[in-house]
Amino acid sequence: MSSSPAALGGIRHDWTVPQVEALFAQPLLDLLLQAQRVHRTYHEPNTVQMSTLLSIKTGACPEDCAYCPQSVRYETGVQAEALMEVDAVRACARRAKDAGATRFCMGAAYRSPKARELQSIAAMVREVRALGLETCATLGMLTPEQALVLKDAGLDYYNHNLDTSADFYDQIIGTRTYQDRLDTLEAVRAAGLKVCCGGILGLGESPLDRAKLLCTLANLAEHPESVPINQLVPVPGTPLAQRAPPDPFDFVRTIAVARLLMPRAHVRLSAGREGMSDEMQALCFMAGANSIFYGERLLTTGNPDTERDRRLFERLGLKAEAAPATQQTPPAAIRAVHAETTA
Ligand code: SAM
Ligand code: DTB
Ligand code: SF4
Repeated sequence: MSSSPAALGGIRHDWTVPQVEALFAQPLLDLLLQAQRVHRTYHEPNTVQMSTLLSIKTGACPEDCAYCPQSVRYETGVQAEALMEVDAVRACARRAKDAGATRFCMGAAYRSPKARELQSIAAMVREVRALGLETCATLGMLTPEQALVLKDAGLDYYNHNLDTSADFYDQIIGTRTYQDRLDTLEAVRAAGLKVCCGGILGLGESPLDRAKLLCTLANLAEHPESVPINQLVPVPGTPLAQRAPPDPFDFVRTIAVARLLMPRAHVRLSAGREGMSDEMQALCFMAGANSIFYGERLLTTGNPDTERDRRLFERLGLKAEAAPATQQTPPAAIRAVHAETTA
């Protein structure tokens, strides 16, 4: 079969679901070895990219995503907040940079942003980029024109997850379709933005759904540059509050298969780390995860504190990935605009 270990590590967009299932079905240690080999072909070993999240607009979201504490339909205790001011966002980004993050991801509880909101967010992107951070935003669905506005502001990445397989999707989200999500991803690509797209484990999906999700991601016209693999953070009040976590080894396998299918991507060990042991996280890094969310909060839920992560990195001999060279010194044009606006 073409997914035999010898054939692994190529950039392909023609995976079949049975091939992906066969990767999952291998003995765990064989899978880990393959994933680590492919990882080292494309990435610096022992190096992890650090992204910090900020919820720039919290709660009261009209969508019905069954996992989400920010949906207006569920009583989760999340207080709705208006879109943050640009200065406050800049201050948070500065703190994230000082703590060691290289990418700053701004999340908003929108179905899709309105024109005025998008202008404010474009201003945030310019400010955050001027600090020398990579920028990412996740604002819901985008039209091609909206994606271009963000690109023009200097946005590097747009996060929009497929979340699960097309087949299982309807059991989790009723207010936007899988095709809506694929359309947004296409708009983001067409604008020249980098794509951050992944999913969630622990929604009640089957092993087949996980294989299908990864197959869909790997067969996109271009692989996403970032692939976040989230473990459901079960939040009281949401329909999925009582879901049991996935078997940790199944989670690790999913990371490994994502690494094999999308060799160049940063595979992010994303939400859910607070509930994971250091040993499980170490296996995820062995499986090819090379990015984390770093900082005490995700959007509305917790994340390991920076001290625990520093200690984990020290124990595992991991180091933080440096910012890409283009980000270390912001382009002259951006520096000039920044100097003007902050003078
Ligand atoms: N509202 C925008 C959207 O849905 O596109 C952006 C923010 S939304 C919170 C971004 C992603 O966070 C979701 O697609 C989902 O994958 C993830 N997410 C939300 N709640 C989660 C939870 N309780 N556990 C794990 N991941 C979660
Ligand atoms: C992603 O895949 N995971 C992040 C980010 N992209 C936006 C969000 C996780 C949210 C977890 C629940 C919360 O904190 O509200
Ligand atoms: Fe809204 Fe995004 Fe949460 Fe869905 S995941 S309810 S779109 S904030």
